[in-house]
Amino acid sequence: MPQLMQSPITLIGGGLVGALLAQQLARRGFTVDVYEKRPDPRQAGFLGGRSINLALAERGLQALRTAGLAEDVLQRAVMMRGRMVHTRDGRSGLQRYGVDDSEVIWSVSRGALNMLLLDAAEAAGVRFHFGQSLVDADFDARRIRLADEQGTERSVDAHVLIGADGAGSALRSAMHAYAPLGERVEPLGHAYKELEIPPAGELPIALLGESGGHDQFALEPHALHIWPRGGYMCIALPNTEGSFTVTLFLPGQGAHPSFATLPNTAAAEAFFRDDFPDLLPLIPNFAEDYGSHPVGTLSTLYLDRWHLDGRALLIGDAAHAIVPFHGQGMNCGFEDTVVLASLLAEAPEDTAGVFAEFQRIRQPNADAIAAMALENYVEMRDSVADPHYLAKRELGALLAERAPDHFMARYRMVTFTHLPYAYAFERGRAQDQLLQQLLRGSSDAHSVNLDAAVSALKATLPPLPHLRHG
Ligand code: FAD
Ligand code: 8RB
Repeated sequence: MPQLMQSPITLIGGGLVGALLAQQLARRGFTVDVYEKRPDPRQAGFLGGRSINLALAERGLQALRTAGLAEDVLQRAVMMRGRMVHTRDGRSGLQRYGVDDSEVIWSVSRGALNMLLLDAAEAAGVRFHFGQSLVDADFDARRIRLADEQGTERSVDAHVLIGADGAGSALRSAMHAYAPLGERVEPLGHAYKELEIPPAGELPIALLGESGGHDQFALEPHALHIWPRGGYMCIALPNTEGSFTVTLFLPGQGAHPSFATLPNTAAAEAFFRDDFPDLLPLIPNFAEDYGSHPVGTLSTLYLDRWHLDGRALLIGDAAHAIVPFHGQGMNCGFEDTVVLASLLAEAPEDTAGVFAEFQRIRQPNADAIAAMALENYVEMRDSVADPHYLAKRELGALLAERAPDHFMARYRMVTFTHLPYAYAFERGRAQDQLLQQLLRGSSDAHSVNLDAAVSALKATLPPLPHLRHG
């Protein structure tokens, strides 16, 4: 075993990606120290905060399988079979994400997932240092400066640094100050706010019409709910306790409606009464939620360089923060950890080579999911509005059924396979062009001759690579 020769690894950030990476490295014999700004969430006093959930898809799940943690996580997850679209007229319908219940996504609690990952990493031998925030790094002396919660600073040795400290990464700032990283931040211009639908038992029973059938949940529990409204939308993901976390996405500035034109809870409530009349009654603490929860901004982060030779590397959101609309930020970061842990295990002494190779492999994929996440906002918020889009979707489904080796919806490639994101992006573009040509402006998928379409598909595009477990 090569353990004794390996440099110890210093990880900044014990969030989702940091904790999972730490566990995998420790299992492979590396000595790992993690410095995390926040206090240990497993200590009493943390519970009782707002429940924030995330959608876990196949890529993230596969990384958890590699780490031996998938079963534990799924036990506390709520299955989401598709998107439940709630139109303005108050109707709703489920659009399945995949072909059957093997193609579903999972709603997991961020807090519970983070605690599970911390437990697993600690059990694998990782040393965590909570309440320790990176302030600065001296890459020549190979030392870092940390501040505790009182602001008291100290320095420690850090031979090899990995930054999993999120979108606002302090390690990234330190690296950039030492040698510019070519950082570009593209604000989306839209922002978000979280609201909560409590379990059905806490709502006046009269409000629960059709959906009152679910004893615990105010809405269908096994779906990701979307209220698309053109330029903006609300979504809701189920929590195990029967509540839902709702997120309103809206332009930050500009003409009504935007967060700027909804400065107070009265204005916001009137807006919801007009635009989300079926949703508002499910949020009994609307005024309190809206008034006290912050408005979050959304941007995409691009860097030219993710590493400083073999001394420091960025991973997860610290390297490639994206907008949320494909639900892939964590999934992509989890996929990163598997690639990095395996490269490091192969060449533990050549961190410069490993970090360069990691960026070479992952950056084109990070760029691709960044672009697809931006595109999925338009798709989600306009969801059912565009008949041409629906026709393309339907023709795609027909082709996927007739020629599954040649056609797979991009959403499914991203969400349910391990095909590289860059492949899904490219293949999706080619498939889309073909659908466009086949439909020639028609909004009726059934106007297309399917036999001819399948022939055209097979003549134009090579078969898909071996799927799902490739
Ligand atoms: P983070 O999870 O942000 O962790 C960074 C850690 O570093 C934190 O613990 C932080 O305290 C610590 N830290 C920060 N600064 C310092 C410092 N100076 N010193 C020491 N430690 C520091 N992704 C999905 O795949 N599906 C979803 O459905 C989804 N939903 C989301 C919902 C919300 C509300 C948000 C905000 C994001 C969502 N994402 C989702 C994205 C996902 O949360 C991120 O991509 C993922 O958390 C990235 O993990 P990370 O470890 O890189 O960063
Ligand atoms: N960050 C998600 C999808 C795709 C759903 C579909 C979309 C909230 C912040 Cl907006 C969103 C998806 O195309 O039908 N899968 O998973 C998660 C999403 O938002 C998460 C909960 C979120 N992310 C800041 C807020």
